[in-house]
Amino acid sequence: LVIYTDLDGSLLDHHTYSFAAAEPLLGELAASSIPVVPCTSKTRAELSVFRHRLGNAYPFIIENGSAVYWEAADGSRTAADSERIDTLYRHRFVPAREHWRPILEQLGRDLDGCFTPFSAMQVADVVELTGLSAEEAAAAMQREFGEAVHWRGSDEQLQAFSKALREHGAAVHRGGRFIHVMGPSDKGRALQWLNDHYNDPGGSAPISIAIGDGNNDVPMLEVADYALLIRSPVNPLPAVDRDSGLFVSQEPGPAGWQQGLRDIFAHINFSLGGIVD
Ligand code: 2M8
Ligand code: MG
Ligand code: MG
Repeated sequence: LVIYTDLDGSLLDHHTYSFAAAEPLLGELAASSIPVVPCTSKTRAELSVFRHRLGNAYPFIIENGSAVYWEAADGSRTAADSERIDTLYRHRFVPAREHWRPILEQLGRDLDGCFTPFSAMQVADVVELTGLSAEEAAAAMQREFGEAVHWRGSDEQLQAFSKALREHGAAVHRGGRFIHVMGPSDKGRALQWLNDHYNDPGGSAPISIAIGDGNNDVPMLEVADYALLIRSPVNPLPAVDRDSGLFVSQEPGPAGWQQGLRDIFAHINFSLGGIVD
C-alpha cells in the first residue's frame, strides 16, 4: 500500500499550510512503515524543507508530475531511467523550464496584462499571493520544469491561452492559486510510473491511494486504485471520472485527509499496526 498525496489544500491547510490536524494518522502510518509520497505542484527546493518537517524519506513527485525523486540510499529502487542529483535519483518526464520562456513571452504580448509568470515576479509578489514566508516563496520560485502563472484575465482568455500552449505541446494545470505550464505530464502519469517501479523488478505494484483537492489532482485521482477527494474551502470539487473507489472528505484540508483516509482503510479492511498475533 502506498499513499500519494497532494500537499496544498489536502495534507496542508489551504490558508495556513499546517498539517497539524492529520498528525495522529501520520504518526500511525509512520509507525507502520506505510509510504506517504508527496505528489505536488511544489518544487524540489520546497520539498527538501517540507520532507524534513514531516520526517519523511519516501520518494516524491514535484511540479505536477514533472519528475520523481528518491533517495539514492534507498536500496529498494533501482536507478533505471534515472540520473543522480546530489543525494537523490531523478526520473523526469518533461523538458526544462527554459523551454517555455519564449513561448510565454510571445503569449504575454498577445494577451497583454492577463498573466504574470513567477519568472517575472519578485519574492515579495509571491509572498503576497500565497501567504508563504519569504524563504518559502523563494523556494517555490526555484522551478526546474514548469512556470507557475498568476492569472488575471477572463475565463475566455484563459481558454485561448491554454489552447495556444497545448499547440506548443504544453500541459496546462490549474492549482489552488496558479495556472501551471509545463511539458506533457501530470500527477497521474508520475504516480503510475512510480507505483510500477515501487517494488523490485518482478514484484507486483502496491495498492495505490491518491489524495487531492484540485483540478491538477484529477489525473492521479483517476489512475490510483482508490481516490480521496478533499473538499476545498475556496474552490468547487473537481469532476473525477471513475466508477468506484472514490471517496470525498467531509471536512477540508488535513482534518478531511485524516478522516477520509480512515474511511478508505475501513472500506478495504486495512488495519494499521496490522498484524496482532
Ligand atoms: C503553487 O502551487 C499551488 C498548488 O495548488 C497553486 O497552484 O496554487 C506553487 O507555486 C507551489 O510551488 C507553492 O508552494 C504554492 C503555494 O501556495 O503555490
Ligand atoms: Mg491542492
Ligand atoms: Mg497541489
